[in-house]
Amino acid sequence: MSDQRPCCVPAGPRSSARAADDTTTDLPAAGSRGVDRTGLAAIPAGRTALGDHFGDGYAGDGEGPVHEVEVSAFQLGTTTVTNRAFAAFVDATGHRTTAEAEGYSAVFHTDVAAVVADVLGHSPATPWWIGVRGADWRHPEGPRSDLGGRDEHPVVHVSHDDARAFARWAGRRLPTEAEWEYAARGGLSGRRYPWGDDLMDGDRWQVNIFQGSFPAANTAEDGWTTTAPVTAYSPNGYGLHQMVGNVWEWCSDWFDPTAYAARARRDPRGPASGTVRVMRGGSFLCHDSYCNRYRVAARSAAPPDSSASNLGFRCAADTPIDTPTDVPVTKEIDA
Ligand SMILES: [Ca+2]
Repeated sequence: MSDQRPCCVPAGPRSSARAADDTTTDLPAAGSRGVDRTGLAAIPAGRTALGDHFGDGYAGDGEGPVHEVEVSAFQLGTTTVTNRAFAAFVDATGHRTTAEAEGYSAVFHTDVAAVVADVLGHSPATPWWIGVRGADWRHPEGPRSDLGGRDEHPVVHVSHDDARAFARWAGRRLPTEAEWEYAARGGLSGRRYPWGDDLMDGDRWQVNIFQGSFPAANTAEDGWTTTAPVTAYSPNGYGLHQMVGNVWEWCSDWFDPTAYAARARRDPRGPASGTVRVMRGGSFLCHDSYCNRYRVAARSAAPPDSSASNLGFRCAADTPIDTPTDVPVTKEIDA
């Protein structure tokens, strides 16, 4: 396999890549109204082997080496953040997303719903990504699309900055990359997917990805051409839906393809600085012929102001102090 294979979201920064900047948007935190823990699954403390056990990954993605990590108990959204939840956030705060401020976002070429004048061009490295004026979270395919019937679909066209602003408002945070993979594995050890090693359950799809001939023709054999409702597929062993497929999910870490070699053994948090943020899980545009990043070990990254029609997030939260955490789940390490 080639060392690099960009495809997941448009290559390159929206405007200018910013240096390390960990400030958060100045929005009200949950504060005295308490932390809303609805929709959060308890992820038990434990240790497991993270990384690519199969040699599936592209070398440039840095999925190896397989390494053992201990993760403290935490909580993670059972689903990605929905359009309904994001609308509540916007209603409460007036938050304006990066895509709205910039006036455009990236839409997959066959999905564009816009007049020709609003089609701004494509990304040189990934020509299936079209810059569309007026594409944003309320208009996932462009100005001629809307959220009708999609309240329970994942919000998309949200930058890392938008995701962090939502999380702060909700009294939550983004998961670390290690938390994300640990949770995605759902208590299984050394498997390829959140449910095991087989992509299909007989003739039944277990994930929303791309079937057909990428990037020209999506046959949508799994039932979905673009996003699916956040609970459209069965959850993993921790009660988490669609940790792979559907939409990419922002994590809190800066991305470094060499990060695993120097990773802390316990609760790693990623490099101290960087220019691109980790995203995990793949999306409805992943296809085995080009980008097999719909695996629990797969990694990718994008500048924090990036947005696209296949990029969303889910929130994490620290386990409340009064919740027992002294029941570690120790797993067998297969690697
Ligand atoms: Ca699909």
